[in-house]
Amino acid sequence: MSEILHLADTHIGTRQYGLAERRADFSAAFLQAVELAIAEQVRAVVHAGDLFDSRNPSTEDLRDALSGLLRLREAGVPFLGIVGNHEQKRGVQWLDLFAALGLAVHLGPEPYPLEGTRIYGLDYSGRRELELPRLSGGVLVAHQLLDRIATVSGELKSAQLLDCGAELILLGDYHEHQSWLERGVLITYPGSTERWRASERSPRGVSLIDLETKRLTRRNLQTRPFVYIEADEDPLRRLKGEEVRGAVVCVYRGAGWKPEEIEEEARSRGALAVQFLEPGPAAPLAEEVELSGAQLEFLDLEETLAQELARLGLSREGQEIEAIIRDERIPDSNVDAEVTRLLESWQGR
Ligand SMILES: [Mn+2]
Repeated sequence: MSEILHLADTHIGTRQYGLAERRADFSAAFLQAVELAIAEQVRAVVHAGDLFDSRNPSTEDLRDALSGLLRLREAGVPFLGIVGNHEQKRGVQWLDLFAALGLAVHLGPEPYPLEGTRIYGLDYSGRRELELPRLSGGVLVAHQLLDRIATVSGELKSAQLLDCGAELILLGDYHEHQSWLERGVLITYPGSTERWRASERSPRGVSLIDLETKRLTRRNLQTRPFVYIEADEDPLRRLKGEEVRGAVVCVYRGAGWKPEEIEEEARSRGALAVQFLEPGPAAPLAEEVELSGAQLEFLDLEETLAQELARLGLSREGQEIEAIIRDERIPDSNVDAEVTRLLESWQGR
């Protein structure tokens, strides 16, 4: 058996709902995955990006990541990673720092040999054309949203990824577990390890993958309970009949109910947080595979925005900067750097 543990989108440092407890939850999920890897005696942990939620993690976040990496090193399990869009810095990456400390390997175009299998990595790139190594077999690790997953993102990269010649493609970025065979190649997302959005309802987990047989086994993580109350349910009745101590209670907006009463009831029963959600599918980038009515509305919105922007008569440069600011995939904390990079690229124009 030459199994690896594939995870991604741990988003350490996510202070969800402004709560210290939620920040700790994201670290705990990462550390749980680390312990699982050690217990399963995997040959390596492969992290497909977004280890951190931001390119400026706090000292607490760094401490938590380092404690997991130190545990793996103690246990003799290599940590192989790439950089995701959330944590990407200009120049030297956090992962490079961990690599310099001997705690991680930053996968790239040079193969990392793991028991006869070559493992390659590609950091997140927002470019349409990916700079892929030419492979004959081996594993490619990348942080990309494929067209198959999000048809409205304008990203059409699965063909490019498949053309590179890898026999197994381990991805990050999409927060739901997905696995499929395309042209005989196994392509898979492990999903996030904690609920980064309340709409990530399915159990969080990691994948164990046998590099020889390509057999994939899921392992769920114990994460903070989320209690979902549907729009057609009576929220107060649900709350009275259910244990919600320490849970995040998510209530889909329904007819004729009062948020204040629901919140008070949930809090009095010890809920950690109460969230009110709009029913219907979430933003397509994070969730939806197929086009639904709501997504078509989203497309119309984008179209309307584009028309309005055209009317403003922005210069080409202005349009490009505007696109960066509006790009959901670029976290707010990275907008400055992206715009700077763009400005620098214009200096030669
Ligand atoms: Mn992510």
